[in-house]
Amino acid sequence: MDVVYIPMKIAVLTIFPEIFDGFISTSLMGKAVQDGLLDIQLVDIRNYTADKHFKVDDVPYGGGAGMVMTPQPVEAAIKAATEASGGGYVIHLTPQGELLTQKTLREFATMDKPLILLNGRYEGIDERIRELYVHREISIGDYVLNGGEVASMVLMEGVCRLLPNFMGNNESISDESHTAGLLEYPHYTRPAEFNGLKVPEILLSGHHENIRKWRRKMSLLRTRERRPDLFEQFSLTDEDRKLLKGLE
Ligand code: 6GU
Repeated sequence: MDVVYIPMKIAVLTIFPEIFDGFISTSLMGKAVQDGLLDIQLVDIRNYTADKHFKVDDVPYGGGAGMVMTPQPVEAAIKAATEASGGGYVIHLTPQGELLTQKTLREFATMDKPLILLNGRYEGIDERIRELYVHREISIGDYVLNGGEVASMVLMEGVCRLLPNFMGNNESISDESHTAGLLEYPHYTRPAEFNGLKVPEILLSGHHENIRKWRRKMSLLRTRERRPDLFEQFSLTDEDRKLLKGLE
């Protein structure tokens, strides 16, 4: 029997829908769409412009460099997407937004409304769109991109892999809650020796408990070394403290 899922709905509002073609049809994203876990609608904002030359931008009031996305087609696209999916939670991708974290992704993945991802280009979108329609503003980091599209892909991929029926999730989720907030331990596959570098002996031992402890210790050490900010936030277990002291 084929199982039928209720898909998570995402509408992507952009003037460059073709950027998403390969992304939503390839690998695990493609499979999630094929399997009906995700319903992604690409909405070309330009299709909603009332301008006879199909313009979607204009010069900024007050002068200055660059262009601003004009509110009319953006509003029309938001309304069309909202009506098509019966409501929606509008997320504007902008370097001025709150930083995207795993916690935010979990919130979006469990949202009971369709997500509407609004992607700006040029210098940005007219501020009145934010005031009237945007529920949330999200940035993916402290650097500047040419538009929100790549950030939208980051958000969608992050949400997709949290969906309950995404490739045998269920098992991996309890493991995740245990390690959330730590960096991963190092991974190895065959051959056992590569360019003179050997796989750590313990991984070849078949001793599952020792392997578990070694991996946990590597995760802790890596996090402390590379991301002291994360390590400080992490609640160590009694075993973690022993592993770090070299007592286990
Ligand atoms: Cl969401 N948009 C743009 N244009 N640049 C960014 C970003 C978003 N997040 C980080 N840089």
